[in-house]
Amino acid sequence: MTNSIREIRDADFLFVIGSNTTEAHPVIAMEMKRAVRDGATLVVADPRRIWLTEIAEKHLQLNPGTDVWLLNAMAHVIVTEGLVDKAFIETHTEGYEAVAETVKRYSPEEAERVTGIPAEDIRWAARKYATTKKAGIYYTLGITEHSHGTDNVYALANLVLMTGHLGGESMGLNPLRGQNNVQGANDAGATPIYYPGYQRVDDEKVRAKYEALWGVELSPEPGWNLNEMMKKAGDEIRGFFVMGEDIILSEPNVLALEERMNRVEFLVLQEIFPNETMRFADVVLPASGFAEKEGVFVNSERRMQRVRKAIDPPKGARADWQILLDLAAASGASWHHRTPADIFDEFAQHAPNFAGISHARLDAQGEDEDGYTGLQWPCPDPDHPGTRYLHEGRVLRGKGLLTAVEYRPSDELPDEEYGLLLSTGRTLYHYNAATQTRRDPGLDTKQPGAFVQLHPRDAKKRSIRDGDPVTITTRRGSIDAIAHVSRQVKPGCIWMALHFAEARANVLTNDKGDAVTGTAEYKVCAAEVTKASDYTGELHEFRGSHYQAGHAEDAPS
Ligand SMILES: Nc1nc2c(c(=O)[nH]1)N[C@H]1C(S)=C(S)[C@@H](COP(=O)(O)OP(=O)(O)OC[C@H]3O[C@@H](n4cnc5c(=O)[nH]c(N)nc54)[C@H](O)[C@@H]3O)O[C@H]1N2
Ligand SMILES: Nc1nc2c(c(=O)[nH]1)N[C@H]1C(S)=C(S)[C@@H](COP(=O)(O)OP(=O)(O)OC[C@H]3O[C@@H](n4cnc5c(=O)[nH]c(N)nc54)[C@H](O)[C@@H]3O)O[C@H]1N2
Ligand SMILES: [Mo]
Repeated sequence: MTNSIREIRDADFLFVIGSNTTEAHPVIAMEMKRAVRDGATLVVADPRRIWLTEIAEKHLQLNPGTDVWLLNAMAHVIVTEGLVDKAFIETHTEGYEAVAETVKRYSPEEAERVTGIPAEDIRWAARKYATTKKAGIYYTLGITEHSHGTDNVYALANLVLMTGHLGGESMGLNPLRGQNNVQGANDAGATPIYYPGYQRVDDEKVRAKYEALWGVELSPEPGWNLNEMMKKAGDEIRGFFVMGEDIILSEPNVLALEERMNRVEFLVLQEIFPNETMRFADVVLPASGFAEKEGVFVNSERRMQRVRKAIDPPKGARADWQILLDLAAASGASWHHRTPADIFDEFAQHAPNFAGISHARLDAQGEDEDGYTGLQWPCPDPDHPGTRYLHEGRVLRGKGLLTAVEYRPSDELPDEEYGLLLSTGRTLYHYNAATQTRRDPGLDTKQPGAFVQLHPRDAKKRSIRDGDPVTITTRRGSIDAIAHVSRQVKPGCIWMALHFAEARANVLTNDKGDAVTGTAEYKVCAAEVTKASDYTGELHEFRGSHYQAGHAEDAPS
């Protein structure tokens, strides 16, 4: 996030695109609701009706995968109506001319044809965004989980840069992070292209620094991303160390992946619960959960926070870092670290953006005036107070780069054989692989099993009624679930949650990845639904467990 969570309440315009914030980020959604209550304008761009669309001024209900059309058309309006911030463009950006030229071809009328959003609504949203100073954009997987996810993000950045909505409170571009400490994992260099603190692996000076520090030779080549790794499993990759990930549930086109995993020679799983991936494991190392260990987590707003052990782990389970240190020792390395503080301080000290943050400083850090603890990076030296929002006075890159993007359709769209568009995601009641949430009876009552949402019109055509067991099929496989006939989805679209091991949505999904990041196209593929002939699963009902469009009382307060 370029901004902080506490700045959301003071925004005057919120553009939420591809984020089901109420279910996936309830705390952030509270701040959005607070802003709306205080008069802010909320615009939601999402193919589905979600809780936030109930309080939005406008719901731009676009066809899945058509965001580039919507965003380029908004840019078209901003450019042609002279609503750009000329001074900001001049001083702080590069690449504007090419974008202005490209978006000329993206008229709101043509955009209406592709996205399904009325041209006047696109105009209205563009004008309102451009002319409101405190305007923030919030996005998540509806933007990124596409074969053209990077294009979507560029198109959003173009809007921000051409209007100069950056470098101030409540204005900026805010991707909301997913898992606990996924920001911290990235910050720490758990990516194929960076050492800690976003120092590139192909930067000669950086590599020399870490070679000296760690006493080993390091490769100058970036590594493989997750999508590439999954495709190389069983061939170029013969062994896996899987730590805190249920790849056999959460990776796309998972039946094909299972075949490749059968050829993997050795798989270690470091886990807190049994999961699907355990079926392929040769060794399981029992780890402890978040409340059972000391350390630092980093949240979505770049805030590093001390986390203190609250309870003991079960017998035999140990903190992830302890297991890793023991493995290093058993492999003949002599790492000097003895505590989480040793590890954190090495990580922070050698990364310029974190160098002012030490474990001891975080330990001593009391609450600030709003009750927050911890420090937000960049924080380059020990006297630096941390950074609430990025790009103040100067864009961090030097010049903010606008990038012209053209619309590219999703990899697989509905056709004669597979007449529906399947999208997948998450719900309030379960958490990703659901190893943690499905063992809680309350959550299980709320949402006991797999379901597929389909529009009444599509259900009728197929003689499917609410509650019927159905089979969902794509080119990659099929699974059974309970039909949930709902106007939450558009006609022609169906939607499933990824959470259920007995009906894995990822048997169905397409593993085509984004060209830059490798992120898979979880949000769009072609599918068909039929009545299940021999359903063996449980017949469960929706006990008010899911949002029904028009029933705002279902919404969590
Ligand atoms: N309760 C709960 N909370 C979670 C999680 C969980 O499993 N359960 N998981 C966490 C993780 S790891 C993550 S990454 C986040 C994800 O958080 P989100 O990204 O908010 O979650 P999703 O349900 O994947 O989908 C986001 C929204 O994108 C919309 N969408 C789908 N296709 C498109 C499209 O083409 N364009 C646009 N504009 N929108 C589209 C969907 O309708 C949905 O409303 O949530 C985190 N929080
Ligand atoms: N169809 C579809 N698939 C998707 C997505 C989608 O939108 N649609 N979203 C994708 C996204 S954004 C994400 S992030 C992934 C998430 O997918 P995963 O990362 O596979 O799922 P999680 O449930 O977040 O966690 C994985 C494992 O971590 C374990 N774990 C929890 N805490 C700890 C710990 O402290 N230490 C250790 N060692 N293990 C721990 C849990 O028991 C669980 O087995 O799914 C992706 N897959
Ligand atoms: Mo995620």
